[in-house]
Amino acid sequence: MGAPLVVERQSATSIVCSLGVAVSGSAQRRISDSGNLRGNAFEERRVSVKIAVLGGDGFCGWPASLHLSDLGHEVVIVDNLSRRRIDEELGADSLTPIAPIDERLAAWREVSGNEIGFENIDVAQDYDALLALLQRFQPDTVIHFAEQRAAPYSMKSPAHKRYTVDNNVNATHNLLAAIVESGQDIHVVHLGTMGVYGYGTAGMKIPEGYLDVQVDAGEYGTVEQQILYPTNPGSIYHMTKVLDQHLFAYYAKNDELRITDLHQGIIWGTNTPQTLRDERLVNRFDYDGDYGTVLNRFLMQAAIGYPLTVHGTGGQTRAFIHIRDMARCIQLAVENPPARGERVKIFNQMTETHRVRDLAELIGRLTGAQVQMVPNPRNESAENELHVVNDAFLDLGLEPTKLEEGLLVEVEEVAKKYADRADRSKIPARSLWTARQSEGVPQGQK
Ligand code: NAD
Ligand code: USQ
Repeated sequence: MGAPLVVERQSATSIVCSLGVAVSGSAQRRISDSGNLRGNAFEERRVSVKIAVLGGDGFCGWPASLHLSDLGHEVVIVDNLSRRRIDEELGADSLTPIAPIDERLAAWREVSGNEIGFENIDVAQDYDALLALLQRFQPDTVIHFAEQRAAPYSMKSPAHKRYTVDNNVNATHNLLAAIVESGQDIHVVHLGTMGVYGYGTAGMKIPEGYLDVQVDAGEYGTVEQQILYPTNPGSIYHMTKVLDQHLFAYYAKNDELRITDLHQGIIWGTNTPQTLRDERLVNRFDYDGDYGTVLNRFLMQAAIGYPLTVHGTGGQTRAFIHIRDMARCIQLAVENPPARGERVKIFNQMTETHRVRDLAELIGRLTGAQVQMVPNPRNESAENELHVVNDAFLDLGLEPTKLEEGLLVEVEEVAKKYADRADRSKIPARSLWTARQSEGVPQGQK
């Protein structure tokens, strides 16, 4: 094998590679596993960068942190563990028994030999600690997962609405302001949502963030512009991601921050190659009515013999992505930052769309589970079509993990393994969007 390529750590856009030149710390490590990607520049250059993962203890942040650490990047997780406290508030644990963060990190050190750092910081409240971390760690990239991410939780009460807005908008703004104050050239990769667009398509494919428009300017003729795709959020949570979008546009324009905003669909699956390496690395599996997302909920419900809770007619069409592809997309986003002064780079991070009732029927067929139409606790369109452009990640080499029986069964098996930890009373979605809605409780269940 030839001499490993190493890198002098500068800004992520101006990384200098050279053969055999020794540099400090983890920058010398070689990227060992590029997942399912076709060749890309980072892989060939074997570049290692410093990455702070805000929200790295969560459902997406944990497997993404392990994936990036496995690639040889130097990772520090920043998390205030608020999600674990919300488990206590709701009395609804992850179906999988997640280890405390220090055990998780020790297990990763044991199985991989890689160190992941941890900082307990409330990104929304403790600006000074966040700034100090940026100054001390000097990350090339900050990945921002640290938000309250459940739409039903955000709609439970005025207090939950206010918490979600305060937490999410402040977390994002603190990060952007701290980067400017630090004077560093840090690439921000933010986890946004497909839900900023709403789920109607106006008879077209939803583009990646920006829409070409022609405005009839009367005597001045037709004016052509590119604007952010008009937003239509369906919950207070989704609304916070719309507000984030405007913060990003402003800071990219005013301060030339380099920002990538990933408009992600609904994640399904639970394990990644890294979380499978030790029981103590197991990822969260949310199944309760607030945090459980539709496909994982259906698979868990099938595993424990609970009727599949289709809200309303189940005509809602949504975008999906498997958790392993999530981690690969994060890698691709880290490796392909926008240039300084460029507008926010927006990717639609999804691989396929499905109608809710089709998913329920498919899982019912596969497992013999009963499907039940329950009242829809949400104020949302009963039926919608959804067509989405996702060329950016495909062009960068993502090979999508499509919904297929084997993978569905794999998730159901995980749910079966931990079925004795399930609390059936936590399954129905009870958070109502308005007083007109009713709880999504199947007949015969409480
Ligand atoms: P999660 O709740 O499991 O993880 C979020 C993590 O952020 C938690 O560990 C939490 O403790 C931490 N956090 C929250 N507020 C914080 C704060 N103020 N300071 C420090 N840490 C804080 O959520 P997830 O499913 O991993 O989602 C991560 C991101 O991805 C979210 O922003 C979400 O909007 C987005 N996303 C998730 C999905 C999905 O299906 N799970 C889909 C699309 C987009
Ligand atoms: N649904 C059911 N039955 C259930 C649960 C949900 O029919 O038991 C329906 C909902 O009514 C909704 C659809 O399934 O129409 C999706 O609900 P979800 O809870 O799976 O997803 P959502 O609330 O949109 O939120 C999730 C994540 C969020 C992310 C979003 C991506 O929690 O963080 O932003 O997916 S997206 O949907 O593309 O906007």
